[in-house]
Amino acid sequence: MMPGKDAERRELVPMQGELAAQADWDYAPAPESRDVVTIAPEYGLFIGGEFVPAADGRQFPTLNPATEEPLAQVADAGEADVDRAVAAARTAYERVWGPMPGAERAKYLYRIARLLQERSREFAVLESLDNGKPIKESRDVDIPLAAAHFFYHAGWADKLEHAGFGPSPRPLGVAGQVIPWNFPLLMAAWKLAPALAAGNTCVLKPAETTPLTALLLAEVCQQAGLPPGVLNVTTGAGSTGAALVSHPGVDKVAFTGSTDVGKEIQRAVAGTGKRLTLELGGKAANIVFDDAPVEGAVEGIVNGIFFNQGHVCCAGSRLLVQESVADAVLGRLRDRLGTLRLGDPLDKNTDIGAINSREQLDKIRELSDAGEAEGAERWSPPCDLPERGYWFPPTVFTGVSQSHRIAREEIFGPVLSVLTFRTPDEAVAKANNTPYGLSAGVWTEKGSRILWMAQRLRAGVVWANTYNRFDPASPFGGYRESGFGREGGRHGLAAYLNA
Ligand code: TAP
Repeated sequence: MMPGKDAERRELVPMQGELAAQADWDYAPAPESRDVVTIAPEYGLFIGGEFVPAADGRQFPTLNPATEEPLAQVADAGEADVDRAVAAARTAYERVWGPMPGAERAKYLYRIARLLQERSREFAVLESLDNGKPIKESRDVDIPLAAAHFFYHAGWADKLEHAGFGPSPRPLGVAGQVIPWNFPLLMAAWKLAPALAAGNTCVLKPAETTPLTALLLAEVCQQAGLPPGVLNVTTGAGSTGAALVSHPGVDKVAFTGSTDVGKEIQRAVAGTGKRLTLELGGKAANIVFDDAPVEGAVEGIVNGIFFNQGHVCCAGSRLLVQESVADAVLGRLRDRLGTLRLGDPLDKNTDIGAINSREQLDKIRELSDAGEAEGAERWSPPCDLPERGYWFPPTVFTGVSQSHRIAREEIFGPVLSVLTFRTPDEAVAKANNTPYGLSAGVWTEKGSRILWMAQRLRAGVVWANTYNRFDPASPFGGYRESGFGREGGRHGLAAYLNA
């Protein structure tokens, strides 16, 4: 950007805050068209290349969390269906996908990636309807990144012999993959693209509240001519996931979700010889030093915790700010939060969408109430919540101590807990004072301090002067209670290979 433009922009930022605070004008609605996607009244399971009903005919509804309107009835897979899906995946693995040369597998992955791009508007609208996330995020983050994962891994499929995994790395077989609701299509892409590139076949279990984009992805796989059984989608609740991970025909289990369920899965697969990767929860520290440019740091704080309503495993949910600049940073943060627009996820101006489910809303409320009861001070910008649907305002807690539940437990919502520190050592000690170890952010103008912090922070990912940046080439994952294994990059492929 030209220097002149930059200066102009910096001047505009406070003006925008003041004007919004006066609230004497507002953005005109800019709704994305819902008509770009056709939602069927009912969806079957995707098994052996076809959409089929559950064996016992059971279904469950999926809702639009912004309105509570039912979107569709979806097949609820029981044990018999999981069994069918694993059998279809096994046949496809043995007869077609396992023996297929990598260069041929790559063609399918490229085709899927291109179809995701071609149908991106449809995917973005469907994701926002089923999940509640703002259309600008599904359009600009979820869908492009999902396509990027297929493109990236397509490039690996014919190069596995030369990637340092030994002379002839072999796929593992059938992968059982269970994903959460916060990035439904993107998490599916994170799981499927490396597994398929490496020559495995997959049975995917999407979250109960967000099954629709995984089913549209199944349709895209049909369109791409992916051989039947290479991808199977068994929609359902936690019991479907449990049946999948403990099925004896599954060779590899990949799970993203809560730490509690991750521990259950680890117990279920212990001693079975199945390979396992777990991507679990987090309680990341976003650390702002006194020499950080305030405007940039505030944008990073907002992105860190209010992106995707804070439904992000690596969210910067604990702000650690150096005491000498705490008032200045918090003052600027409050101004900035006053400009965020909460409401209709399909409106292109919306910054904060709906909470994904009633259950999640109750959890956010319960933990926020606990924060107040334990003595922290709660603040939200003035903001009208829609009457229907599941909504929670952006919320900041100050006066938080390390023993408070809001500083220790993952809230998985738009709630920021602010703590202060005086020295770099204190920042490290406070940042590491958590059972999790997924991510962290550091804001400072000193490169040497960034390196010093990165060596000491116990987190799988450390972002410097940025936050929530993802790339398929960059391995992502945690340790301690945030799980083990990596997704993305060469490291992510290793989890799907017998090397
Ligand atoms: P979970 O309740 O753990 O659900 C995740 C998935 O597991 C869902 O598909 C769920 O089905 C299924 N499931 C539930 N019980 C199961 C069981 N006993 N066996 C097998 N599968 C089971 O988590 P959530 O509330 O959906 O997601 C939020 C959590 O995911 C947060 O803790 C967050 O930090 C974590 N997360 C982590 C990452 C990474 S990369 N580390 C990324 C995103 C989210 P239902 O949907 O039907 O319950």
